[in-house]
Amino acid sequence: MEKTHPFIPYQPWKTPSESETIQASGDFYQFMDKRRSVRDFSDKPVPKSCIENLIMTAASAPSGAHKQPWTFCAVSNAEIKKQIREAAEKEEYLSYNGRMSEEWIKDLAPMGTDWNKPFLEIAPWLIIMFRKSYDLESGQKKKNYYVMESVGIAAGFLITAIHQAGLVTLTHTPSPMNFLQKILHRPDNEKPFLLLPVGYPSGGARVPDLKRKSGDEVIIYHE
Ligand code: IYR
Repeated sequence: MEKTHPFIPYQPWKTPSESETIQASGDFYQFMDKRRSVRDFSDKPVPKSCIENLIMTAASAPSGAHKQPWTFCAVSNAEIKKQIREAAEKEEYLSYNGRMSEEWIKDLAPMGTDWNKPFLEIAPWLIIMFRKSYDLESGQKKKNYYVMESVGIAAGFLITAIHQAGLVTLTHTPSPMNFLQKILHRPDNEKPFLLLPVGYPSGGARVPDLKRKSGDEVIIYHE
């Protein structure tokens, strides 16, 4: 098929040998395997330019038909963080006290979580990702595709960038989380997807003693 849209040459950023691919992928695996979801934050400030770099990394993710169906709200304002904490804890209290099944509460026990979310005020920044099921172009609805997949991949990029910067985060999903749309004044075509507090870990930060599945448990080769 003749291409009617312009293409440009792909510029590989490096041309590694076989052994270099093994080395680089192994190094990166070791580095990523050190990432943990952290809930104990320091209030030490993080510069806005750092947050901007992290978000632009996330926004470089692939997306359905390159529609980039996302908006990122970056909140450092103490009053807004307080409003978010209060609204999230209200929902979480109801979830932990009746909305979540007994099995769910039991599965969560090793994580040591409860309805209290102090990190929503202590972390210097909250990044809230919104998914856009459609865009509005001069009042016309323009459809987006594979929105969940696209924002999920962007979230992965964001978490990786946060880890690489030496900062910590966790994926917080208060449920339901429509309150974020209201507090942050987002339009109807934007629905909250994920809330990520970003900052330094507190001095004595602790994480649950979890083990990850082995290669044998997660990979099936067909060679
Ligand atoms: N959203 C709640 C509950 C929660 C659910 C899962 I699944 C987790 O892995 C962790 C927490 C909360 O943030 O506490």
